[in-house]
Amino acid sequence: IYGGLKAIPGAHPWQVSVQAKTKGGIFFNHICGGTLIKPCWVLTAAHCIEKKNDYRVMVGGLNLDLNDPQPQLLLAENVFVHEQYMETATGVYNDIALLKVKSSKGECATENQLVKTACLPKEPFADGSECSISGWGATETSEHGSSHLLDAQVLLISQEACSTNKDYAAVLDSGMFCAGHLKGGVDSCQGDSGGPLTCERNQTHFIYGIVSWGDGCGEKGKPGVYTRVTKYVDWINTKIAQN
Ligand code: 4AZ
Repeated sequence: IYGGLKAIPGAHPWQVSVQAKTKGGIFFNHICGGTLIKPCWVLTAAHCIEKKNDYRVMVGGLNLDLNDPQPQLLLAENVFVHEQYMETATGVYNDIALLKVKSSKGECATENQLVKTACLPKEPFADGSECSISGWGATETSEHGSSHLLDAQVLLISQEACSTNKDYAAVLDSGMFCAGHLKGGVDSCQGDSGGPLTCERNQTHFIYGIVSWGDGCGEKGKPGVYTRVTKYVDWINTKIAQN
């Protein structure tokens, strides 16, 4: 996260760290963010889980290095990548995936003060709405990312305004939206991918976007691009109902 601050414990209780174990390896490494949407289900970006690795998620943790506070570790027993997910030389489309997760005892996430699910959005939020992004990804001072969860506020940008960037206009479709700040400086970055952009209405937090792509991080006129979750609510609900 560029232009972010250390997240207050409990501010993003649906935030998870998606971690991969490479073939023959023994350690899990943070690769992406994700969002707990049901005790057994994590929403993330498809481009995070292209490889046939073992995946686990850390729920209820703020620091990736210290086990502080005591996080729940759940293994992905099933991975569902969107059937029309596609990455071309110019862009990434339908960048959404679901992980079905279970603890070694066969249990789903246990909700508490630091672990809660985010709601799926039913209605759009207006352009200009202030929403929240969070993650352990690259910052202006560390390309390796932050061991402590960071967050920032960004504004939803209309398709029309975002398309004034010609490079973006060539890729943007109805399954994406842009968010950021006109002047740059506040943005998601590498390692935040898959994580949440949440918007609040009547004290309810909706998972409105999934960190997907962008031309660099925090640059003026190059906002972050997010998977538009409202377009995929039926896909999500169908996958969960069938599995
Ligand atoms: C990435 O490489 C990435 N500034 C994620 C988000 C953004 C750019 C790149 C948005 O995963």
